[in-house]
Amino acid sequence: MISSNSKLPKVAVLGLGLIGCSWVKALKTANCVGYVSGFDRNVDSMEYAQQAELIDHYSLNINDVVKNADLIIISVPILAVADVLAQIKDSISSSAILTDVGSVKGNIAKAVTQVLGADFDRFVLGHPIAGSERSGVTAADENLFKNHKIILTPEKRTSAKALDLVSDAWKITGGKIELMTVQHHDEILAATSHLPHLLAYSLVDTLANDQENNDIFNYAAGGFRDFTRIASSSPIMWRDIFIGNKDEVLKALDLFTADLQKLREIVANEDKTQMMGTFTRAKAARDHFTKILARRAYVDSMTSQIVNYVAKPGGKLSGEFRVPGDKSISHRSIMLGSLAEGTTEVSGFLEGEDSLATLQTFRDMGVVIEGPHRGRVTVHGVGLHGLKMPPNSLYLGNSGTSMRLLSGLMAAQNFDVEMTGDDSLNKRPMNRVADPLRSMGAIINSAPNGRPPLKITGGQPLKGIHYELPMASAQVKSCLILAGLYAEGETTVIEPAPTRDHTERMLKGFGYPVEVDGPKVTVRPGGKLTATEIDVPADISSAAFFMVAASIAKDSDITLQHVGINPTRVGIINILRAMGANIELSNEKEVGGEPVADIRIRSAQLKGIQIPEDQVPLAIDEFPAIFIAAACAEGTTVLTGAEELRVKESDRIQAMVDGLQILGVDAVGTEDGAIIKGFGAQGSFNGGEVESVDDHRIAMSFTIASLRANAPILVKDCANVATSFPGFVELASGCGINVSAEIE
Ligand code: SPQ
Repeated sequence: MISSNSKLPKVAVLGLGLIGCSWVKALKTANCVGYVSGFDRNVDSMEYAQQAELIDHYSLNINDVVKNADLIIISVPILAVADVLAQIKDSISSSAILTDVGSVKGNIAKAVTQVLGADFDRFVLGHPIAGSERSGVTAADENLFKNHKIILTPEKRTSAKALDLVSDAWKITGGKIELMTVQHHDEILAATSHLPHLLAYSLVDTLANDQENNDIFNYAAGGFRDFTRIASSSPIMWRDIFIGNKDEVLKALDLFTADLQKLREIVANEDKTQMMGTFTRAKAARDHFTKILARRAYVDSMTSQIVNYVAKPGGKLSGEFRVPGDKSISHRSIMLGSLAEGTTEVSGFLEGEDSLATLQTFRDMGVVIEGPHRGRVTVHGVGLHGLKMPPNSLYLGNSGTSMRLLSGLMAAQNFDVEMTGDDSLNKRPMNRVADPLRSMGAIINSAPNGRPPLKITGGQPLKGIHYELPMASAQVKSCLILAGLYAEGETTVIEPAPTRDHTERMLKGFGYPVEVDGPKVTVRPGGKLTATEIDVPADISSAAFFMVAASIAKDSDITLQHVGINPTRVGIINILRAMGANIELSNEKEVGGEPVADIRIRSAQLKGIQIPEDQVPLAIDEFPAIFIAAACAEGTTVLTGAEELRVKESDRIQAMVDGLQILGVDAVGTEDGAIIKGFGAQGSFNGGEVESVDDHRIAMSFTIASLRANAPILVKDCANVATSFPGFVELASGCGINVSAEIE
């Protein structure tokens, strides 16, 4: 490691511009270099650099400068690199390591081969992604690279020692090293940096040549300024870059020209839908743009920060409010809206990461989707056969529902698709959908043990099946129903116990015939979906946290508005009532085929119960919250028949039992459930630190436990709450829970 105790003895910097000088200034400031010599074609620059103590020595002879240097930094214009190498070739010491800072890597790699030979292993190609409005030696800034990406593109021939030394020298500047191939670098930079510069030069030049140019420049507003700022960059530097990266720039330019031509036609035809398609896709991409540069757009959760919840003891709940939209219904509104003919208007859409992942995948498959804006989404359906092959693999974040339902739909398309997710989703079992789909004729490959990513081969004719679900799962049922819309003959799914039936209800709402006969659901191909309006009710799974919270916190009285009370989702109400909760429903009505109601909850002393197994699928996502209720109850609560909880976003039995034990509760996990001894009216949770284990429902459950705790509870790593409940902390603290989010 380079440090002040183990300095680089001698560094030579060739080309005393902003980048080279800022780098050596950072090395000097950190006291990590013994001696710096510099060379530039401009003598004034060399004199200035020496006076400013950026370099210790300069010479008009470039060979004097590189002699005995341990690290030679070449920061000359990229087309000059070959000449510089040819000049210094014989003066480079046998152990010297060389590097460059140019914006194009392919042509530098060629120059190294030409001048130093194909086996030369001591040249590390580099490119710091940093710059400044100012240029030249006078602008040198030791902080220029702090927290900026430094791309290094080692080749096969590059020695590990050389790569380590250059990486270490960059780390001293505070830059973040990223490694990629030369080819990948040049492709990415052509698209994200070189093409925009070319367009800015071109637009300004076109407008400047326009006869009306005075007016144009006089009245040019922010848009013009934002778009064309980079046209005042150095013409020489950019000339060299366009020549150096010609092939990749031309590829990017051809792609852009073709798309621009299409956009021209769209504007000429006043095609509003296509315009919205282009603009909404572009807006979504721009909103993620820093991640796109790192090829991680839509791949990271929206916040990459570590967020912990600090929940202080005590508090009571009051007020009337609405929790965000139902996640399951939001997913399905995008899926079925996309497959419909016509325009579907959705209101109350959940703007959480899971449902947004579904929305993004349909955009990726060519569906024009406007919004979401305050829960309103407009989906311009493409019909059952209108989806297009996505440009990349579909990234589904944390969302099991997206991956499982989409599996059925994708198996029936005529294009190949790969679906992947975050670490949690990539551990969840997918054979439950892949196996029956395979028996319908689908070709699906997965990682070992049926885990994602799933690769689905397009163009496979599907045959209807008669399938008895081995587990109660709405996701598997819905997956097969969606595949059944495309399969030859009849597809019948039989469930062992009722599970949420939003897919069946919504299909009917879109005018697609679905036959439901007790546990049997049957669909046939050949129908069509007709666009409709969808009012997404508030999510009972999100309401559950407040139902438990108001029950366990003394003197609480809240009303949750417009909550979905689909009979396949009301296990939480039935179970809490059986435990003695005070819950009243009012204002019951049906919206778009889904029953809703306002739910009033007042504090009550709960008692432990044996949870009826028939309620388990109806409350499957609510058990983390129910475990908190059970801990506060008088007596023991026993849960059985809930082994499915072990394969959710986390093993929810283990996660809850571990956390409850940390908080002093007598709880044990069993294979298919748990036994929780409640502490009753006089007891309380201890304070402590619990893990969310990257599961939104675990995070929110331990937060509400604080209402009955005797000391603060710290819930670790809660950014995942954004998957299903954006705004949870604000809503919870607004109604009386003492919780705040703290960024680590
Ligand atoms: O989408 P995901 O990650 O699977 O979400 C969960 C949740 O807690 O939010 C499960 F972990 O909800 C599932 C639910 O458990 C949503 C769902 C649906 O929309 O069809 C069905 C249930 O899953 P399953 O496996 O029982 O079909």
